[in-house]
Amino acid sequence: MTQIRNIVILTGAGISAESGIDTFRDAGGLWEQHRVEDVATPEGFARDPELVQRFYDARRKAVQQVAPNRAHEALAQLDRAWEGELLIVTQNVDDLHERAGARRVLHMHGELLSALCSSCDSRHEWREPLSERPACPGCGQPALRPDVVWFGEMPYQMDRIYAAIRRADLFVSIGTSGAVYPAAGFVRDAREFGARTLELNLERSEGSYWFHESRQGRAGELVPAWVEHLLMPS
Ligand code: BJW
Repeated sequence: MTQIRNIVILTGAGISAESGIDTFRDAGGLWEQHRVEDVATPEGFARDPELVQRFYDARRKAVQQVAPNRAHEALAQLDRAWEGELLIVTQNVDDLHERAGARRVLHMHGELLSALCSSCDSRHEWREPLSERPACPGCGQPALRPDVVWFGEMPYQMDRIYAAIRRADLFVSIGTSGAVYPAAGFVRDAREFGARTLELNLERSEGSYWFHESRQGRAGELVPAWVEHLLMPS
């Protein structure tokens, strides 16, 4: 087998499920409780900003009350130990990878604990509700929105992600349904550039077919086992 040096790990809502954060598309998930078009599109925000701000205010509050789980901790351990290139590309807007101690993390769909000013484009760390329309610390306008990527918007740092995928020897996808692009297409990009591909998910996902290997189970069990094996001296 090819020597593994460069790793890209894509994570989704499933890795935070065991911390108590709702996923989107599972039974009882966020998209059963809210219409996507209402709360996760720029058009929905333009129609009813109050509704959207309250949706994200509740999630911002909730995320500050939960803790990283064994899967986040295992990836943080891998990040500390791995001497080759490693990038954790997360679709999640929570900060649980960082709180577990991971450093090489990229939030392609933004962050709940950040606010983006629609007026001056500045970003600010934010822990409080936005529905009260606070002034932007940069320009003073009451124009702050959640710093997240909605449908129809461009995910963050795509150039950096594709550059890492091009160099990857191993691409691992954890806890994501493979329903949302461009993230759902990364496995095919990685394969095209010669990476080995592995999926760790509760069930087979929409993209399972594309992976060399797909393992089913809870992230809190599968991820520590995979990391332990990877770090085992050969
Ligand atoms: C467990 C578990 C446990 C549970 N252990 N596992 C090509 C074809 C068709 C459409 C498009 C296309 N390209 C683009 C589009 C349009 C669109 C899109 O994808 N639409 C789809 C509906 C088809 N994409 C966009 O608009 C994106 N922008 C874009 O493409 O710009 C142009 C562009 C083109 C090319 C290159 C670059 C740019 C933007 C997408 C933005 C997505 N935003 C959201 C909301 C973010 C803010 C927020 O959090 O509210 O991101 S939607 C939501 O879905 C969120 C998530 O990050 C994302 C993915 O969800 P995820 O993480 O996979 O969660 P689930 O719930 O779906 O799955 C959880 C999985 O975990 C399940 O499989 C469970 O089994 C598993 N699980 N418990 C392990 N304990």
